[in-house]
Amino acid sequence: MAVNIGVNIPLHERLTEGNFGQFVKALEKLSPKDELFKVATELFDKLDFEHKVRIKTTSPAKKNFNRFVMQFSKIESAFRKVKKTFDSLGKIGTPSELAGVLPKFGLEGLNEDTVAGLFKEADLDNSTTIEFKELLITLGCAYNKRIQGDGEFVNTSKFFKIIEDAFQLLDPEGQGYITQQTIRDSKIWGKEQTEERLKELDYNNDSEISLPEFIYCVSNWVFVDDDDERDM
Ligand SMILES: [Ca+2]
Ligand SMILES: [Ca+2]
Repeated sequence: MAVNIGVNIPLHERLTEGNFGQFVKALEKLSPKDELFKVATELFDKLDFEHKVRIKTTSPAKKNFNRFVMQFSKIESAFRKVKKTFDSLGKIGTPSELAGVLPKFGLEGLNEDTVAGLFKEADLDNSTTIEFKELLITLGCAYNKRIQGDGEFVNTSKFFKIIEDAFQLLDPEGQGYITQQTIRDSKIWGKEQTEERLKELDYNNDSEISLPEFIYCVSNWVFVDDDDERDM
C-alpha cells in the first residue's frame, strides 16, 4: 500500500504508523541516483513528520487485543467440543450436580468448598443453574485458580489461558477486575463502540468487569452463528 498523495483527503488524516513505515521502506529502496529519490526525499522533508504531521498510532492495547481476536475461531472450536459434552448432560442446578459433571471436563476430586465457590462465581444470572456459557466460566475460573485437571481440562485450559492473558492486558496491576475507565482509555474501540462493548462486558453494571463477566462476554463474541446459543 502506497501513501496516497494528491487525493482529496488531507495526507495527515490518512497517515498511519503502518503506511508511514511503508513509505520509509520504499524510500530506502530507491537509489540516490534515482530520479524519484530526489522527489521522495523532498516530500519526506516537507512532511516534517515529527512536528507537523500527527501520525495516528495504534494503541498497544488495541494491537494486543486484535491479536486476541485473531484467536477467536480456535477458541470457538474448543468451546464447541465443551458444548457437545454439555448438551449430553442434565440440568446443573446445585453445586453437587456440578461436582458430578466436572469429571467429564477433566476436573476430578475437587472439594466441596471449591465447587461451591466455582458455582457461585459462574452463575452470573443468579438462576441457580449453570447454563452452557456459565460452565465455560466455571472451567475458566478453575484454570484461573490453577486447579489441576487432566484430559479435556488440559485441552480447554490453553484457550482459557488466551482469555486470561487478554483479561490481564486490561488489568495490568492484577486487581482482579477491569474498570470501565481502563476500557475507555485503552482505545481498543471507537467511542460509540466502546460504550456498546461496555454494556456487553459489564454484565451486572457495577462499572467493573470481572473475569467471569469477561469469559461470558468472550464466549458471546466467539460464537459467530449463535442460533442455538440464545439461552446461554
Ligand atoms: Ca445461571
Ligand atoms: Ca461487573
